[in-house]
Order: sequence, then structure tokens, then C-alpha cells
Amino acid sequence: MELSYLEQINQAADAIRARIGSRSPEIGLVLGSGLGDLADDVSDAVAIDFGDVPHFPVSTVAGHAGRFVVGTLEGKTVIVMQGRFHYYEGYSMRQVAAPVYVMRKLGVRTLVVTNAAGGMNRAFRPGDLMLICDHINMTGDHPLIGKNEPELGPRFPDMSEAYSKPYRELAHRLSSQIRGDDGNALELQEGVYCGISGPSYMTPAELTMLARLGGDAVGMSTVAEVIAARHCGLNVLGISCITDMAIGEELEPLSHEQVVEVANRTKPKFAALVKAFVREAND
Ligand code: R1P
Repeated sequence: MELSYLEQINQAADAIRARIGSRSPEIGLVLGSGLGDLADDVSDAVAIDFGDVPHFPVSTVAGHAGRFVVGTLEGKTVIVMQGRFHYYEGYSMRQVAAPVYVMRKLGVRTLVVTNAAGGMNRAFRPGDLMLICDHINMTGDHPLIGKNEPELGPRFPDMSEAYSKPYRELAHRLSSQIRGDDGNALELQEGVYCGISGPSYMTPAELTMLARLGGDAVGMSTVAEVIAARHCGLNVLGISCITDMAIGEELEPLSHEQVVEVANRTKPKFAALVKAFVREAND
């Protein structure tokens, strides 16, 4: 008999628990395209390939190692997803969201979700970091469609503050203590993330539409994970690394290699911000 979604999540969590011993992660981090190196800073680390976790698919995207790393970062026990699943890889929204519930089962209360995204706001520049203050789900699908598992969360979860305001305020405070390449304090952008299905990048007309709808950045991940996180009661900090300008009237050709390369270049300030947050955050 096929296992229920909840049973699959419980089995996945049990398998990870068997590998990490007495560690109980309190913060979960999802590292997006080109941002995975931060997992190298986790000490006393146990790495678990997604392929070794029951019911998990494998991550097929370049720039996504496809594994959990559990260990210590800035004095806190963390579970890092070095890479993630995307809807366009052919996985259902429920599969994309499942790792969030698994992390919750393992004890996580705070989720840091990161991604590489195109900047639709003209005030942004490639290499900027944007705190996500809200999202627009433009994927045409939803991870909670189907039977609700009350043990995971309510049928109709509240999304009035999907991205924690106190966490955003903390991130802004912390950024003032972080120096950028020019020696000045790190300037953090803030805006609305539009989640699309991908895998093609957007046309100019589509980008003009998304900007008019209120989007500041666009990408192919994050919304399913954050919906699941709020469903199961996690507090979320979202950070987009703006890797390219996605303005309809001025659009230039784009490749995934470019996206990963620019995301990689933000590593020092991205890592400094995430680590400071991990150090200071309370759920
Ligand atoms: C496109 O270059 C890929 O980079 C981003 C997009 O969503 C897409 O998967 O990846 P992450 O959102 O996983 O960072």
C-alpha cells in the first residue's frame, strides 16, 4: 500500500535522525543556486545526500549539490539544504515542499530561505541582496492542494505575514554592521518575490506584467517552501540574491551559468548576513 504524505515525511525524518544522533537542529537553511558554499562553514557536519533519504527525489540542477548538511553554525545547530527541488524538475509542489516538513519534524522553528532571482525593481543591481517581504505565487499550483494532514498544519493557513517582520528588522539591524566590498555598510534591498514555474526565463512582456503586479524580483523556487513553512508554523527569513536585471523593456539574454556566477560572487556578504542572523535569531 502506498504510504501517505505524512508517513513519507515521518520516515524521511526518522532516517535523518538516525544519521545525526543527538543533534536537534533549530534553524533550517535552504541555499539557492550558487549560494550552497555556505554549507562548508558548518562544523561537526554530517552530510546526507537527498538520494539517501527515503521518498526524496534527487536535485538535478547545476549549482545545487543536493544534500542536507547538519552541524553547528555560529553556535547553533542547523540543518542546511545545499540545493533544493524545483517544480520545473517535474516534481509536484508537495514533493518540493516536503523537506520543509521534514526539517520541522527534526525540531526546526526558523527557516532561512534563499534563492537567486532576477531584479525587476529598477533600483536594484546585480549582486544586491533583497530581503523578501512578501511573495506572489505565479506558479499556477499550490503545495497544499489535496488532503490536509492536520498533524502538519491547518487546512487554511494564514499568510498575512509569511516573511517574519521581526526577522526582517533583525536582518536590517545586522546588515548595518556588515561591510560591503566598498567598505560601506551592506545595503539590503527589500521587496516582493514573484514565484514562477520556469524553467524558461520570462519574456519581456511577462516581466512587464509581473512588475506591474507588484513584483520586485522573480525566480522559480521559494513560494512552495514558504507556504509549507507557514502551514507548519515556522518563522521565515527570505533572502534573494539579485543575479540579473529582469526588466521587460531592457531585457538582455540570460543563462543559468551567469546566474550561478553572480550568486557566487555575493558569497562574502551573503554568508556574513546569514551567519549573523543565525547567531542572533530566536524563534
Ligand atoms: C535559474 O537560473 C535557476 O536559478 C534559480 C531559479 O529559481 C532557477 O531554479 O534557482 P533557485 O531559486 O533555486 O536559487
